[in-house]
Order: sequence, then C-alpha cells, then structure tokens
Amino acid sequence: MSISVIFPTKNRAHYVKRAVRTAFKAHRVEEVIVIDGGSMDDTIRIAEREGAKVIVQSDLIYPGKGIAMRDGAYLASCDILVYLDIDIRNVTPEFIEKLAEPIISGQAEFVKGCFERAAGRVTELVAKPLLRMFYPELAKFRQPLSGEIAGLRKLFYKVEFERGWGVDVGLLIDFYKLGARIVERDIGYKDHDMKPLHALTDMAYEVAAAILRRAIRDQKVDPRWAEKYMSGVRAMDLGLESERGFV
Ligand SMILES: Nc1nc2c(ncn2[C@@H]2O[C@H](COP(=O)(O)OP(=O)(O)O)[C@@H](O)[C@H]2O)c(=O)[nH]1
Ligand SMILES: [Mg+2]
Repeated sequence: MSISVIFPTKNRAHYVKRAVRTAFKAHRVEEVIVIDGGSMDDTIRIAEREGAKVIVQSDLIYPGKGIAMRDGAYLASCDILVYLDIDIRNVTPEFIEKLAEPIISGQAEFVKGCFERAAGRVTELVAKPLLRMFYPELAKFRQPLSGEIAGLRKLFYKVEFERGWGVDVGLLIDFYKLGARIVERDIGYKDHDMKPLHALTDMAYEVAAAILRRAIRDQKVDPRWAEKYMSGVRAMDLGLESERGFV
C-alpha cells in the first residue's frame, strides 16, 4: 500500500524543508502534498523546491485548515492518506510509519495520532465534555483534536470536512458513523508552537459547532432547540472581528 502525506500550511516557511524531507524518507511514501492557505512567506517556494506537490487551497478563508485537508484528499492518489501539521519541530519518518501501520496491517481504517504531551486546552475543556455528552463511544480518545491522522483514501470521500478548526473532530465522528475501525496510536512527543489563550476562542467555538452540528444531524439534539438557540450565534455581534465562515 502506498502513502500520500499531506501538510496543510500557512506561513510556516521555517518548518517546511524538514517536514517535506522527513515525509519522503518514510517507508511507502510516494507523494508529499502541501496545501497552502495563502502564505505570505516562502512556504510555497520551499515546498516546491523540496519536491512536494503544492497548491493553494480552493477557498482562501482563514481559518481554512479543513478546506486544505479536503483539497489534499482530492489531489492525492495513494491508498493511504497521512495528515500531519507542518509545525512539528521533532518530526521523524516514524511518525508517518506509526500512523499508517494499523491500516497496513488491516487493524483499522482510520488512525488518530496522540502524543505524550498533555492534550491542549480546547481538547480538555470543549471537545472532551461535548464528546462525552453526545458521542460517549469516542470519549476514550486522548487527543480527539490531533491533526496527525491516517486513513484509507477512499473513505475520505464519504465524510464531511469542516472548513476550519472543526475538521479534526468532525472527521473522527464521521469515520465512526461510517463504521470504520478506528484506533488511537501514540506517536511519541510532539514539539510544536502553542497558541495564546485569546487565540483559542474561535478555535473552541468551531470545535463545539462541529460536534453540535453532528449531534443535530444524528438526532441526538432536538433540531427545534438547535434552531432556537444556535442559529443566531454566528451572526452575533460582540463588537469583535466578525464573520469567520466556518459552516
Ligand atoms: N492551508 C491552511 N493551513 C492552515 C490554516 N490554518 C492553520 N493551518 C495549518 O494547520 C496546521 C495546524 O495549525 P496550528 O496553527 O499549528 O494549530 P494548533 O497546533 O492546533 O495550534 C499547521 O500545519 C498550520 O500551518 C489555514 O487556514 N489554511
Ligand atoms: Mg501546531
């Protein structure tokens, strides 16, 4: 089985060389794909120089990580897709090999990476409580928001990619609903940039929205209740920056 490695990127030129080179070194990797979210730095140039297939994501909104992941799935041609964040300082080929292994061995169709480091704030305070309420079967995952995943390419065409930060938890729920066998695989320590608390508000909101939209779809939440309480949230004017376009 062959592997396509996909990196969503935005303004992370500093990490690109190591990430792409490392990906090409992993066993079975036949292509490395970089989907850029409109970087103003050298991200695209370096990725091309290193031999990656590079495109700019199809809809240039920010945050658009989910759009980039979806575009990557459609550009890819190998049997297995492995997604990695670009900003992993200590990335090694083993990250990719460990993620793909349960699929190659026939144990799973979808693999969620997890790390030794404690899970992030949005994971602990938003994703886990909501998963426990609406998808208790998924509450055991230590890092339901991790962007390090592997899956059978053909299954990625049957799930819904959220546009922004909700994409990772959305994929986990959708693969589960598809009946895919899912395992969590510890891939060691992940050394990456940490966002300040204020940058997490929008992220937390998008993660909550992704879970709640699926809970409504799966009839775990009364749609009339949802209409009444959730429909106005997106348009709510808090006097802050408006319109994130996550739906
Ligand atoms: N194409 C694209 N990539 C993005 C966007 N936002 C973030 N990324 C990439 O998605 C990955 C995860 O983002 P990051 O900021 O590290 O999130 P965190 O690890 O949760 O703090 C990184 O590889 C980013 O460069 C976007 O709008 N478009
Ligand atoms: Mg990161």
